[in-house]
Amino acid sequence: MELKVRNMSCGHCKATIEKALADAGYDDLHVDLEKKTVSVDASDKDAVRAVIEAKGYRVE
Ligand SMILES: [Cu+2]
Repeated sequence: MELKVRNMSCGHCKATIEKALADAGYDDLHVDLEKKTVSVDASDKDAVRAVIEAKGYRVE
């Protein structure tokens, strides 16, 4: 699935989200800073959203 993360703006944001998702067990993921999207191989969107929002980012 692909999620839009509105307030992700720099390499630090990218690294923070990548690490948070990896720590939560999602290892097949891709963060695109220009498009502000997070692609992750998962089926539970709410679970992924919770991980990202816990770091202070807003998932649309
Ligand atoms: Cu940043």
